[in-house]
Amino acid sequence: MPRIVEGSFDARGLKVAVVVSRFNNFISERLLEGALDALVRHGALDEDLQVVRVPGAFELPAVARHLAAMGKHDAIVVLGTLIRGGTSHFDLIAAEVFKGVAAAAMEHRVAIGMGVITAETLEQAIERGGSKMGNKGFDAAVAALELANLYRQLGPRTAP
Ligand code: INI
Repeated sequence: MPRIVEGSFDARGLKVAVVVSRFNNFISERLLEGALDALVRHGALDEDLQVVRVPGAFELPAVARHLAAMGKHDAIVVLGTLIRGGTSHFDLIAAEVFKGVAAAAMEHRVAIGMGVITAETLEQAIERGGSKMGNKGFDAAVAALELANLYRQLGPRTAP
C-alpha cells in the first residue's frame, strides 16, 4: 500500500489571513462571509484570523505576496470578484491576478486558497457568491486549510 499524504481541514491553531477586494463589494462580502464561516466551522479562532481589505482584484496578488513574505500565516485566502465589462480590462486584470497569486504561493511556499470569481455576467457572479454554484469563498478557505495541513505533513522545507 502506498503511503498517502494529504492535509486535513482542521483549522485549530492555524493563523489565517483573508485578503478581500472591495470592488463589486456586494458579491465579495458574500465570499468573505463564506470564507470566515468555513474557517470558524473547521475550528479557527477569531484571534487567529486577520481580514485585509484592498481596493480591487488587481491589488490582491501584491498584498498576498507581502503577507506570504511576512511568514506569519499558515494560510492565506484571496477573495475578489471580476465581472466582464465591454473592454479588455477584465482579461488583463484576471490574468495578472491568477498568475500573481500563484507566483506568491510558489515563491514563499505558503498555502493560498484562490477565491476570485471571474464571471461573464452579474448573474454568474451571484451564483458563485453563495447561491446556485455554492460559495467560492468557502471553497477557497477549505482548500487553504487542506494545503496548510498538507505542508505540515510534508515537513519543513529545505533550501530553494
Ligand atoms: N476590480 C475588481 O476587483 N473587479 C472588477 O471587475 C474590476 N473591473 O472590472 O474593472 C476591477 N477593477 C479595479 C482594479 O482591480 C484596480 O483596483 C484599479 O485598477 C486600481 O488599481
